[in-house]
Amino acid sequence: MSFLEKFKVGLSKTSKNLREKVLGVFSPGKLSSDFLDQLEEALIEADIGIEAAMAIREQVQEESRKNAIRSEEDLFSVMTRVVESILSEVDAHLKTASSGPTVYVLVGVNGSGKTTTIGKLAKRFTSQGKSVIVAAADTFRAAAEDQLAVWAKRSGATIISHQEGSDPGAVAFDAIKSALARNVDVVLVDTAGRLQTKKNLMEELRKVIRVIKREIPDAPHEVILVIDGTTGQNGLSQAKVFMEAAGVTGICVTKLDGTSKGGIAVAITKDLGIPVKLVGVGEGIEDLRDFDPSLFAKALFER
Ligand SMILES: Nc1nc2c(ncn2[C@@H]2O[C@H](COP(=O)(O)OP(=O)(O)OP(=O)(O)O)[C@@H](O)[C@H]2O)c(=O)[nH]1
Ligand SMILES: [Mg+2]
Repeated sequence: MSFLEKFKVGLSKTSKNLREKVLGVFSPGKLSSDFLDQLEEALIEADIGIEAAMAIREQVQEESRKNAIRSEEDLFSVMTRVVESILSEVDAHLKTASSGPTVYVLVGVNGSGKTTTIGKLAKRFTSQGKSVIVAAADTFRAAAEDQLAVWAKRSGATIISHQEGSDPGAVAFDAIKSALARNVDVVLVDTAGRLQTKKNLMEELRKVIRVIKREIPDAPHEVILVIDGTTGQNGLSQAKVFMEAAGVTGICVTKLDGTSKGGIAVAITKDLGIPVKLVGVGEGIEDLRDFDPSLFAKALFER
């Protein structure tokens, strides 16, 4: 299956559910407040978040007053437009360095897909002819480095790692120094998803970022929070915590191929103003793409 097919199949369950719930109570013309309540509820169930659900409700109500919702398709096209405009309010493009190495730090709770996403990103950049260093700054988990080494090999990136239990800041430092010395184009920093305590983890992330900034003042160019799309609204509270500690600049939503409802992408953008920049739709090296607001909005509501 191509990326697009996986992406659409992933979101098709959500759109099917939404359609069934909404169309079961829809009758064209002036829409009742009962209908609007049910619409809002169905949207919240799709993980879209309360604010976005309210925004959609208001727009649908407004269009209905103008008698502009005469068919099911009118209804869904209004909803698609609102979601697309929410997602387009923020810049979804990955930033790159104007000169010197581009540095991305990937953060997120354990199992969200950080290491896998680094592998996919490394492959993307090496395929573009760029040199890539991956930094194994998850020194907490024994197998973390091995896992990253496999991705480095697959993608043709160079791995920088220290012993298990060593200082993640020192790994990041080495990676940056090495990138500067060898004119490497991209540095991707893998971080731990779990430490003894959440406080430790956040302090460690702050330190990693501080170390990078000291060597390259405008780096990291992106701090990407990786969120497992199947975690639903929990993703929103994760995002808040990481935003405070690590200054997240963009989100990667993974596992959109699975049982994810996908709506979390809208909730995070609307509630926190952080753009979704990447989406993952599988475990393979090619299963990552830049986020496309228009495609996403359509897939969420498409038949
Ligand atoms: N289906 C699917 N699986 C994914 C995707 N991204 C990652 N995974 C899987 O999710 C699991 C966890 O991925 P990792 O990359 O190890 O996650 P991590 O955030 O590095 O986890 P920790 O290192 O434990 O913090 C692995 O089995 C991956 O293959 C995705 O987009 N779709
Ligand atoms: Mg990992």
